[in-house]
Amino acid sequence: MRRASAVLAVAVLAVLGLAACGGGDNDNETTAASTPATTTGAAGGGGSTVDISTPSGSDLAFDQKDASAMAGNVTIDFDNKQPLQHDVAVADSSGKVLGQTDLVSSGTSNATVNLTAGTYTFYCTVPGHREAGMEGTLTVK
Ligand SMILES: [Cu+2]
Repeated sequence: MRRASAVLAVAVLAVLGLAACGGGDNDNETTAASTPATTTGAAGGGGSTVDISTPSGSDLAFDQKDASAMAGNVTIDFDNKQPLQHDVAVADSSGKVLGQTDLVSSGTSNATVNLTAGTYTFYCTVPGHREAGMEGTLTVK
């Protein structure tokens, strides 16, 4: 079992390393590496990942209107295909922002947020973008 965990940890780090290439943000790797794999059991120790992307072109929208994740560490993997800067913020039902990715244009960025079960909102924080439709619902179970 120890060997399997080590292999898994290496695989998770490799994936995070690839994902981090665009953003150059090392904070997320540190967080993931220090998360004990044993506490989350069946989840595999890496928490869950939510993919959020923008359509190519210039529509102020995300490809996803709804997303879901498991309670625990939730990594938002954001792929902005547009030359316009966007980000993804996650807020609770009171509107409090719990975490957000870096602003990126034509690139990727990610952020890890620890979430309990409930309904959250994700949106772009660039002024006017949320109002134009860059928002969705994140359901955590
Ligand atoms: Cu935006």
